[in-house]
Parts: sequence; C-alpha cells; structure tokens
Amino acid sequence: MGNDTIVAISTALGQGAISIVRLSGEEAIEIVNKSFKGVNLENVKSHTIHYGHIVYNNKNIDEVMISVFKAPKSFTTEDIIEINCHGGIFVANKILEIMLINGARSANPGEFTERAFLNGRIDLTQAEAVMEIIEAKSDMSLTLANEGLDGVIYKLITDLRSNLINIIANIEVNIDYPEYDDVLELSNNVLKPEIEKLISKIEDILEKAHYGKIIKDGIKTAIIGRPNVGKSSILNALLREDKAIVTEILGTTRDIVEGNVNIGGIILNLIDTAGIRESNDLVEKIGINKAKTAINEAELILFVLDNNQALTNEDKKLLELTKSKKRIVIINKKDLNKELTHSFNNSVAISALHKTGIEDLENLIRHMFLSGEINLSDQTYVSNTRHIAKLSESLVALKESIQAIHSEMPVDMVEIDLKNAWMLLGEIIGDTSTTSLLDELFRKFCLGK
Ligand SMILES: Nc1nc2c(ncn2[C@@H]2O[C@H](COP(=O)(O)OP(=O)(O)OP(=O)(O)O)[C@@H](O)[C@H]2O)c(=O)[nH]1
Ligand SMILES: [Mg+2]
Repeated sequence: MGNDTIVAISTALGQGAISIVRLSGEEAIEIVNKSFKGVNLENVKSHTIHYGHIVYNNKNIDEVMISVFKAPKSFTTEDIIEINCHGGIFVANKILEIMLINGARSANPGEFTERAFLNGRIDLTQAEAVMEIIEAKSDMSLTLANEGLDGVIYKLITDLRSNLINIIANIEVNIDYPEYDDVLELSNNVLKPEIEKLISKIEDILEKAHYGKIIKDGIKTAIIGRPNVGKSSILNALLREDKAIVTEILGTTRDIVEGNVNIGGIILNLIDTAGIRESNDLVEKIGINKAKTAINEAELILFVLDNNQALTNEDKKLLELTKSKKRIVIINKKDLNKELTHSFNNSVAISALHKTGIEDLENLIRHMFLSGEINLSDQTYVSNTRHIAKLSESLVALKESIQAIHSEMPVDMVEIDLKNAWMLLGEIIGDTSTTSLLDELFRKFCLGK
C-alpha cells in the first residue's frame, strides 16, 4: 500500500516562472514515461535532468525539464520524478491530471515527507523541521530549523535515551541474571545518581527551550496604556509603516491592530490595543475588553505613559493589572515637557512622533529576552512545542522513578517509570516500539555473552 505512486503539484499554485509536479513511488518512472516525449526515463541515470515534452493524445501539453531521482537515494527513498513545467495554474493542473490518468494517486498533504519518515530516511523531528524551514520568519529561526533537519534534535534525544538504556540495562541484568556476581551493586547509590544526572540534563534543555521558542515563534507583545498616550504611534514606529490610525482623538483605536517585526533576530508579534478607560461607547468597550484579554495572553507588555502628564489613577490601575507580567514601561512624548515624575524599572523614554529612542527600546527588549545568552553555534535549542511537552512528561516520569527509590519500592517498579520516560522520549523522534527498546538492551548484553 505504502508503495503506490503519489503525485502533487509541489510549488505554490499561482502564476510563476515554473511549477513542479512531483511523483514518488515504484511506478513513478513508468507513469511519466507514458506521456513524455524525450529520452526513455527507464534508461537514464539517477540524479539527472532531461529535456522534452509532456504529450497527451498526440498533442504537446508543455515543454518540460524532468529530474530523475532513483530509489533509494531520494527524499522518500522511492523513485522520485519532478516535472518542471511552465508556471501557469492551468498547465500544471493539466499535467497533474495526466499523471492521475496514467495511474498515479493524488498525494495527501505532507505525504512525501511522511513517506520519507515511514521509509526511515528521516526521523520525526526532521520531518517537523521541513515544515519549520518553510515557516521560518527570521535568520535565527531558519538556522534552528536547519539544525533540526540535520538531525541535531534527533541526536540530542537519542543521547538521552542511550543514557536511560544504560540505567535500565543495569536493572535488567540484576533481574534476569541474578547469577552475575560481577554486576554492579544495584542500590540507591548506583541508580539514583545516574537518574538525577539525566534529570538535570533534561531540565537544562527545557530551560533553554524557552529561547528556542522565542526564536521560532516570536514574542507575543501587547502595547497597553490609556487613550492617547501614543500606543498606535509606537506600533507604527516599530513596524516602520503607518499601519494603525493615529489621531489626537481619545479612543482612536477600537479594534486590535497587529504586526510582526524582526528586531535583531527576534520576532515581536505586536498588537496595538484600544486605550483602556471607563467608556460608555459600545464599540470602544468591546475593544477595551479585547485589550484586557491581550494583556493576559501577552508574553511582553509594552506599557505606555505620557511624559507630558502626571501619573493618573487610570495609569496606576493599569500598572497594577500588568505588574506580574514581563513589562517595559515606555515613557512616550519625551519631546514634550516632563510632567511625569515617577521612575520605573525596565523603562525607556522615546518620542514615537519624532522616532527617537526607538533603538533603545529595541535593545531593551532584546536584552530582556536574550541577555546575550543565545549562541546557536554551540547549543541545541529545542523549540518545537510538541518536543517540549514530551520532554516535560519524561522529566515527570524520571522524577517518579526517584520517588519510587525514595519510598523503597521494588526495583522493577522503578524500571516501569524509566521505561515510560524512554517511550516518551521516543515519541519525539517517532520511535515508540518496544522492540527497539529490547534491541538496544540486547545489544548491551551481547557484549559480555
Ligand atoms: N508630541 C508628541 N506627540 C505624540 C507622540 N506620540 C504620539 N503623539 C500624538 O499623540 C496623539 C495620540 O497618538 P496615538 O498613537 O493615536 O495614541 P493611542 O495611544 O494609540 O490612542 P488611542 O488609540 O486613542 O488609545 C496623536 O496626535 C499623536 O500624533 C510623541 O512622541 N510626541
Ligand atoms: Mg491607538
């Protein structure tokens, strides 16, 4: 079943210079050959490109270049043919249709990558990295995704699992081969320190994962403050575009305005909100409620005050509302007379109108989130939410095993938790079979036998 031949248009549907119709499967070459006027593709070498025409009912459909990748040296490990045709929607669809008539099946979304995974060409983290490369929004997130595709996450996880297997092997030897007398004394003194080492490794990875997520997904940032302090002007200054409407009228912004900006490698997912105040205007009220939701969801609050006005009760209320959040206080309108006497932690004075102080603001944000600790070249950053969740679960399982040791449970109870952690880590890379656990264990025993 897995080997039927699938086909899809691999490029974005739209007009462009070229489109690529891609096939993968045992009959890929035969199916294309049926409608290709040019060399016989059965006879060509792998990794070659051939000029010719796609013909149907003796009619030329398009002039094409065909790339041939023969099994197993291809993305899916199956025969892959890529038809480079002219980039019109109609012609690409027409060629797709002909391939379907010739016997291919329409591929499901992601099916080429799925096959690469199922055929063992890549692990699950690499499959996910393919998507992450496509979705990357900055240089740094692209670097992370490429590392994932290179198998960096895979290696990180397999290293953890191999530590775990060593610990499990100790237990197994003790259970299954009690006659071994040179086996390590299995006690709290042997297992516990090893498990604790592993726990601290995973904790370390999870701590850094925080940076990974910031690089990959950006920081949800809400611009908050009472009406007219200059929130929308700040959004525009950061985006370097007049996206939000700015006027001197209080309550100008009523709905959320969003924009993304890359500040020195990290992405801010900015939202500008309606100025928060008591209001009887229905539309404005809805906007204000949205602003309050935005505060809850934000990872960073840019709290805006007016340099030209003393702190009001409304400001105080909002400061209270956001005090437990990561927050930067922006004192805007620094071009005007200073009436604001309060000082704040993590604060920066700017003029959104004259675009001064914007870089200071950007540096402060970068410093708050990265504090110079990110070094993509010598660290592995886990950034995928699914990986982070599984790592956290395996951490819980490991902690339970320590708990079991503390409560002097039999050692096979400890082993259950360890095996559970091993399975959870396996889910990250897509390996959950108990056979692979046994295989690895067996390999260890073979050494002495
Ligand atoms: N002098 C001066 N005026 C500013 C500055 N920033 C914004 N303004 C002015 O302040 C007024 C309000 O600016 P907005 O950006 O619309 O303020 P807001 O906080 O989004 O207001 P609401 O959407 O009503 O909550 C406009 O007239 C801006 O031109 C600044 O740095 N200096
Ligand atoms: Mg506004």
